[in-house]
Amino acid sequence: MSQDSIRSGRVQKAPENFLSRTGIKEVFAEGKKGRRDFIRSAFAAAAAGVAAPVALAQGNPVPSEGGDTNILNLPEHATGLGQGVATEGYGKPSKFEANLQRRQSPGLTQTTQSSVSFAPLQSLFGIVTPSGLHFERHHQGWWDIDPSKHRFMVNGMVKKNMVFTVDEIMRLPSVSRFHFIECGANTAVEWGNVAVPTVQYTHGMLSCSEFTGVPLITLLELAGADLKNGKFVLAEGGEGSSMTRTIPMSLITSGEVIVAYGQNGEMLRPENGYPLRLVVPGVQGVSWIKYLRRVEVGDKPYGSKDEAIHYMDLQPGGLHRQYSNLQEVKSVVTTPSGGQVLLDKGFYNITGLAWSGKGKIKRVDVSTDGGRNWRQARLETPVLSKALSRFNLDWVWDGKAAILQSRAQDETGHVQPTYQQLRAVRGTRSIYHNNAIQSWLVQDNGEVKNVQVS
Ligand SMILES: Nc1nc2c(c(=O)[nH]1)N[C@H]1C(S)=C(S)[C@@H](COP(=O)(O)O)O[C@H]1N2
Ligand SMILES: [Mo]
Repeated sequence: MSQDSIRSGRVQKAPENFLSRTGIKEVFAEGKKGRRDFIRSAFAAAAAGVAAPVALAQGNPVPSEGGDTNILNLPEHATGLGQGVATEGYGKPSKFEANLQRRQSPGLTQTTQSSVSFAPLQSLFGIVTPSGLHFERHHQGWWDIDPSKHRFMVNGMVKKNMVFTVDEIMRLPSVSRFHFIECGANTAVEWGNVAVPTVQYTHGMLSCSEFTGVPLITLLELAGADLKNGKFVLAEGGEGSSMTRTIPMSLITSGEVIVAYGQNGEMLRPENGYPLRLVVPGVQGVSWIKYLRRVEVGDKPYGSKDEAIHYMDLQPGGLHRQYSNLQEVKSVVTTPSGGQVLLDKGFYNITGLAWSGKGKIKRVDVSTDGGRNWRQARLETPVLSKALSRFNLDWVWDGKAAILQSRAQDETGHVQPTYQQLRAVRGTRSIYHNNAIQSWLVQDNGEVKNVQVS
């Protein structure tokens, strides 16, 4: 792995990749009291049960002899006048973050309208996906729909068909909730074998946002829906894909399903269904209908094209399992992960994401030796139901090959399976709903690779 490929951004940013490998060497050469030695000796001290080194404990800002003199330089920003208030247009990330973007997978045909872009999970923190990095899955391209012209209809087993404007929906009592959305085809290529290099491509059809909107049940009640005999609704998208999905009424009467207009504090992004989308917590992404234009109340599943051909699971015996709605418990280490490079041995925070369509994450265990030994990871708060949860684990890399894995358990007691366990039940020819434990091989040169261990 050359420095050029790191700089050109073909390698995914790892914890220490702001400095190049040469940069690291320079910092080392600056002397024993360099920044990185603080990290190393602090951990060694903690492991030995003694107090942290004096310099660290006192937060000593003065570099000792031979230390990092960069702190003494006065760069332009310390002496000049900064830029004016950023009132021009929509705020943008730092230009140094230009490599942070959604990407198409090298493992899939590159298409435009009927396509998918993956979220860069390796570079995200916490549990919220910035809206401009939310993964996209379009069956026939996206649209920027004029909200003043958009209409939403409730029909079927209702007293009165009702048509709402977006304004009318926004006048109704609203809720805001954090939920993950995962495409049922996330991690699909891994069914076959190791195919793609980074976590962006293995797990990036996954995002988590705070969604704001009106519970669908409110709109059904306004239309006088027959909630006794109406056991299902059909939700229909407004663009050319005519995406339609059956949603069980039980999810709606619980108040969980939302007709959302908000995402992370602002209106939905066009790519994600502006101005209205269905939020179906815990359920695979395909049911989260974008550009939502209609729900029809009915008494049986509709068996639409999007549920009779796609998004079902081919079982070992040759039968298909339809309506595998809930996304089962799953997790993945996002750093260190495939395509990243650890530039030196020493302390690392292993971090990742865990989620379950059945509720909250209860615990996550992490292995650094391919699943022989496990340590319980720290879950960051808040741990929310049907949302992403962030986990962390302290790790000192000894510079030898290591296999990193995470294994999540949800509050219903379900535990994420190994590939062996998953394939024993589901066979090898499936496409959707792969929630197996992911492995990353850290090689002794620091390069991290996607591997499968059984
Ligand atoms: N109208 C419409 N809704 C849709 C789709 C679509 O193509 N059109 N794709 C579905 C699929 S398969 C997924 S995984 C999610 C993706 O949502 P996102 O693009 O906001 O990530 O939207 C779902 N809703
Ligand atoms: Mo999807």
